[in-house]
Amino acid sequence: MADCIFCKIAQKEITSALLYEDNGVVAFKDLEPQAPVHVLIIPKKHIASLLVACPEDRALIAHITCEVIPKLARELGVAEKGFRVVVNTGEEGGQSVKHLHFHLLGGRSMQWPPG
Ligand code: DGP
Repeated sequence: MADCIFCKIAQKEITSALLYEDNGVVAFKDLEPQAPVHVLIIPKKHIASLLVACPEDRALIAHITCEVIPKLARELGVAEKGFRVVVNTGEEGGQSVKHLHFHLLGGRSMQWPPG
């Protein structure tokens, strides 16, 4: 999508050091880290949010959550102690970038409830 910053990162129109890439997914460090480990995992395909993900996106989302995130958590050293995965969705959900993304946060104790 033309004006989407995460599409530009996925398509390498904007340089961002990628921590992971495959045919459908890229992962990179968050620009404004909220924890010692803060990585964004995104589908290359433009999906505006979890709300509009469609049945054909299921396999991609399962791949991200069941394979890519656990792999990154292990590689980044947060799997054993624990980590948090966040998908902000919509205005009150705190979503600022309208391209589905999974925050992987770790390296410190997380609080509940979140802010
Ligand atoms: P959210 O609020 O859930 O939409 O999170 C968007 C996150 O994306 C926010 O933590 C900051 C990050 N971000 C925004 N623009 C860029 C960018 O150009 N590069 C990187 N690495 N992160 C970005």
